[in-house]
Amino acid sequence: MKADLIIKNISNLVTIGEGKSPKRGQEMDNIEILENGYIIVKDGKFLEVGTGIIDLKHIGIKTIVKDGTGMTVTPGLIDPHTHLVHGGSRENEFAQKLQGVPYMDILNAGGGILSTVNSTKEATFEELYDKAKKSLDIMLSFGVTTVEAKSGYGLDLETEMKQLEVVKKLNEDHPIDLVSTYLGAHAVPPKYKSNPDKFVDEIIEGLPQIMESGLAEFCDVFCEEGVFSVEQTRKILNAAKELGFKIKIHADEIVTLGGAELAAELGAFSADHLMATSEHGIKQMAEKGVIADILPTTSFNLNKEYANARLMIEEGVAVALSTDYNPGSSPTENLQLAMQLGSLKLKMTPKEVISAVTINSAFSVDRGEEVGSITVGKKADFVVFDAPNLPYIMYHFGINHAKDVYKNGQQVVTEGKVLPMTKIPKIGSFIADCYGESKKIIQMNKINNK
Ligand code: IZC
Ligand code: ZN
Repeated sequence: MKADLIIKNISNLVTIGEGKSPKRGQEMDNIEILENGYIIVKDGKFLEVGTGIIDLKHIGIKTIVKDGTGMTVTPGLIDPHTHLVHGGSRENEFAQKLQGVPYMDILNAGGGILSTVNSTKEATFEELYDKAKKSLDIMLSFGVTTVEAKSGYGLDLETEMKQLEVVKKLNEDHPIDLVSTYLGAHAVPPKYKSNPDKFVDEIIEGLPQIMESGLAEFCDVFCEEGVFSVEQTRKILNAAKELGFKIKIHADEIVTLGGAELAAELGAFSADHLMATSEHGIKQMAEKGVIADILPTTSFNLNKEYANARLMIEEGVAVALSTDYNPGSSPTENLQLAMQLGSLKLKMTPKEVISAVTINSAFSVDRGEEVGSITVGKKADFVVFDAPNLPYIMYHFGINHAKDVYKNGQQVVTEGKVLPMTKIPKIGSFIADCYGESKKIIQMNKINNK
């Protein structure tokens, strides 16, 4: 069979391995890296992966052959926790933050999340779409090919649905695959302050409408002291589970509340943040196979402690990493920075880090069957890093090492630049100016590739 694309002579080909399950604990440091490797792509999927010489039978006149000498290639990176779609920004709170005013105090004074709720309500669909698309382009340039995106800046059904509609449209238009999460319980609106349980009931009443709309696959709650209690979170997520939502929890970000234990109890796909999680919570997560999604750029930005990744790995937990991209506690789209902090601050080895942002993040958003490793049959999502080896990406920090990025076997980033894309009136298609050939039209129907 003639290949569409071949990358040969790859100095370090980080395949991860079979990629059939998340890597737990010590398995995270045990991944497959092939020297002098190659990748063969056909119809958007990996057809063959190996080392050494490529069989000539794969090369036809239309086969694109590229050389990976001196490069490190990894699976497309996956950012499993973002607040991608929102209006406005919060640099007006920056001075307060620098003076040491805590994140929760800013929220309690009507700023923080509530300030972004106002900006998101005011923004039109187009404004939200354009802003989020810009962020997706930045993410893509860093090698990110799958992103989870939450609502949570409406706190009313209409605005939450507007955010989720933007996610849906971007998933159709942009090369990055999006996984949508309903986070209606992100903060308590001021008018419910004296009776937050009434707001909890309202969220539960609205869940069937969200489910029927098909706009969200996951349901998440910000379980935190002063936001939603463990009991309120349990009530919302049990109702969501009954309707068929998959579950995530913002757990133990600031206070040790028992969010990790609740995630284990409910069978959540992931518990996220975990800066203040107890040893008991970590053990529960390990026992129930809940993925620990750690967000080190948030710790960095809030000047707070980092989650105890080493203990989690020791206890056998599968750890994922993400940016938490949001306008308050982590205004960055840079997943490579999260990876670098993963090594520098969480003391994760480069192999553990790459497991965290590929196979483990894939399973934390229920995409492990199709992405997260360079494995025959999976989507040909991969990154060519201009780095001689994997540790170099974590060591040389603060810059973008992604040279070329491929999504479903199509090149979408070249020399660190996102190829221009224009929507065309076919769902999931885009035009890319590829390989320097002007206005060559590549129609990629993402639906066909699913
Ligand atoms: O906008 O502050 N932690 N939610 C929970 C966030 C951070 C996002 C924000
Ligand atoms: Zn978050």
